[in-house]
Amino acid sequence: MHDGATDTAKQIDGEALRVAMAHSLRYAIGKDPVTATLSDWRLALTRAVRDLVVDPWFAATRRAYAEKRKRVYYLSMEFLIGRLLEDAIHNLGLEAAAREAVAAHGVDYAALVDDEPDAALGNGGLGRLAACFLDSMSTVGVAAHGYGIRYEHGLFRQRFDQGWQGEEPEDWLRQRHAWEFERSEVAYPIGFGGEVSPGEGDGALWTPSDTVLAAAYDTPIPGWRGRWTNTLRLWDAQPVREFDLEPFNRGDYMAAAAPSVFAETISRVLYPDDTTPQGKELRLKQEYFFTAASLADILRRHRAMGLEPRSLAAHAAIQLNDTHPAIAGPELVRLLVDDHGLDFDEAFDVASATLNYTNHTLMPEALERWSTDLMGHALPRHMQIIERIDTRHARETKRPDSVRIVDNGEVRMGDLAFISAHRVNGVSALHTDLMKQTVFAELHALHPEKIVNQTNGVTPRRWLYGCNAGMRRLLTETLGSEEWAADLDRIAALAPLAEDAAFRERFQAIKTDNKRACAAWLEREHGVSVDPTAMFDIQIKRIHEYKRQLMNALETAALYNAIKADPSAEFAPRVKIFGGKAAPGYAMAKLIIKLINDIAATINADPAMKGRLAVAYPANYNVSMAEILIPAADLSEQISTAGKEASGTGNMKFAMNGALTVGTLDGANVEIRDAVGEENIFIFGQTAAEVLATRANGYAPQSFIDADPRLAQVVEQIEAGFFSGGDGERFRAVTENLRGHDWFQVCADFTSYYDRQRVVDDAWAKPEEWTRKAVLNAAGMGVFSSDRTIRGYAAEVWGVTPAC
Ligand code: 6GP
Repeated sequence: MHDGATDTAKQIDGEALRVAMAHSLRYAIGKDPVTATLSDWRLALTRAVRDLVVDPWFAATRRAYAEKRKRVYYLSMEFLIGRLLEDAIHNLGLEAAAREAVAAHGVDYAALVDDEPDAALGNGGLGRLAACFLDSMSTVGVAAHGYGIRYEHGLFRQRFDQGWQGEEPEDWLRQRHAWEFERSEVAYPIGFGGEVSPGEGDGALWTPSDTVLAAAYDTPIPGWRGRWTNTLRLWDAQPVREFDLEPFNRGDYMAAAAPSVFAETISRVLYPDDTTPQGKELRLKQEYFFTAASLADILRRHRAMGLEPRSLAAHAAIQLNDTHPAIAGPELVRLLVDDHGLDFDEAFDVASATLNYTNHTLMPEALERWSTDLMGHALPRHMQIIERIDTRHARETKRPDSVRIVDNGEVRMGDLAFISAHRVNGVSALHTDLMKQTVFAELHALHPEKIVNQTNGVTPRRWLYGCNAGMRRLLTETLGSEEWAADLDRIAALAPLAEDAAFRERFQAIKTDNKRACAAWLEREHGVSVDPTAMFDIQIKRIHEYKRQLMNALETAALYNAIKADPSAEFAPRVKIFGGKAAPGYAMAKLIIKLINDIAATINADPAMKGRLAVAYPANYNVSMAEILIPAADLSEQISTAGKEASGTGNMKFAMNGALTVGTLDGANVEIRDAVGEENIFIFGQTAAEVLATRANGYAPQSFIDADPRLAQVVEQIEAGFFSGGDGERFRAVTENLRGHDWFQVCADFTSYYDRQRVVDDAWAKPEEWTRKAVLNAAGMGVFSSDRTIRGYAAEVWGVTPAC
């Protein structure tokens, strides 16, 4: 491991950076300091920092070529990056210089950093994982490219209208995106629809009916201390022709603009609503668009190195982030057969030696299926190749009737991805086991070597070093250098200090500071005032029934009732904080948001709750909000129905920042328990096997409601409109579901959850003991660095040796 000696990042002091900023402001942004706005200054600093990234970036690229490094290509529909400026400053060790430079220009550093819009090119865990992986691939020195879509509008902005979620388009590209380099010379035509006629041998001639251009934009991703830098290449969809002159000259301006409207729609928005046929088709086109452009680029680079297409697998490993880029299998075969003259079997062997597939969920509705009609219409040549891959697989495995990619008029993308891949991985030990036993049981039996586990991780640069300055200082002082940020195993040295009262006091003081800052932010930005000495109990993630925010809300209401019933009873004072967005078309999730907001309003308006219980639900949760909430958390809620959360990554971020977890034995919670010790985590509820057994035995949620008067009271209150101004109808869909189906077994786990929360209360009452556990949680988190995860992929999936 390094200790700083070989860093390639150019060292620059505050004065030099001040001068560089002034220069960028004038010559890159074209602004006079006299009229420069905060955003202008931010862009100026961004340009100045970007300039410092360029040399290490070129150095890494040159080294990758010189050492003939095998390259990794990470194809992902989502990169939930958040802000880039501070991350780059931290990685390059420029913070002191940047602060000094910004101050010298009379600008507030925190305000400047805060001015950057989040790059929200993702929905949740899958997209954020991709962003952590970019950071880690650059830090450990895996020569890699991320490939995705340069959405004009990222994840929608959430607002609350009387507690109901409303959505507004996000517009991060309204301002200049100062990190990227436009590569107008790199553009590939991407076809859709049209006709296929037979060609030579296995080849065919595809004549698409529509074509758009995929144009490249590159963002350099510097790793720790600039030792390695990779590229994130995002594709923008552009028309082949800007507009049609003939209708324009006739005065029909709408018709003249039609080609650009069609093209630009493709990269317009992240995750179009796919409940309509048009939405489905757009989504499929987005998937094909970026996958095809990326593969064309990968093959071009491979050819440019003088290499034959058949040797691709020796020089490139392509990772498919979920099934969204699964069309890569047939597309690579198409390129190799139709453009490069390989025969089908040879081409498929190359493709399936190069591609790998990560599964991120077992939820059946998330495993993509496309109707053969849509696929045949939008991608006729691919439909032929998919049929052929299917037939070949059935023949080779001698199982013509078991697993079929094309089944019942649908193309099953999970099976296609599995069959086209060299390795298939799950994202936690439990999830990988369940993959073997459930969705991929048959395929696993046929290909027992394919499935491997790579438990997720998170980058300690953003999620500890960057977001928690107090902890950063304490760790650096305790561990002797800042290198823990690139070698998180070093954090294990905190464990013995859990027994040291003076250390605990410092650790706790940092948490208190973070909570104060968070409380001030909640007050300022969201108008909620909370007591920073109370326990901050936080659940932040997408709103989904399986994640059971509903169970948390019910427990909150039950706690409220308990305090009302016996004001002298001892409960830990709590601030319950929720954050998260619901998919715009997911009615039940949106209703749960409203319920949380109604319960919050009731509790916060009750003077008897002062200093005892408060609920905050700040709108528009995103990466930057997570960076405020996570360092301030005392308790991390990870309460999904066991067997449903593939891994979770928020769970790791919280524990790294010294929060204790209340959670089920689901996803990576299992491994977190193993890492921190059973006595330092609050596990409750049914195991994955018990959840299945409960269902198999004819689950009747009503019997659980009858058995727990605390739950019964809350359900009745909701039905009576107690939290909603007497409106007993509002949450009918919620309560009917709870009493009738309750697929995610909220009622079955409620009692165990409520009781466990009271054990949490008891632990809170012993602050020394609590902090001891918090220190041990942080100390156990080395293994959850995404650097560890990337080293695992490098060794077990990609076959590459990291450079750093
Ligand atoms: C998520 C999983 O739900 C989460 O458990 C996991 O930590 C994360 O992926 C990263 O692996 N899945 C998604 O976000 C998703 O869209 C299709 O899956």
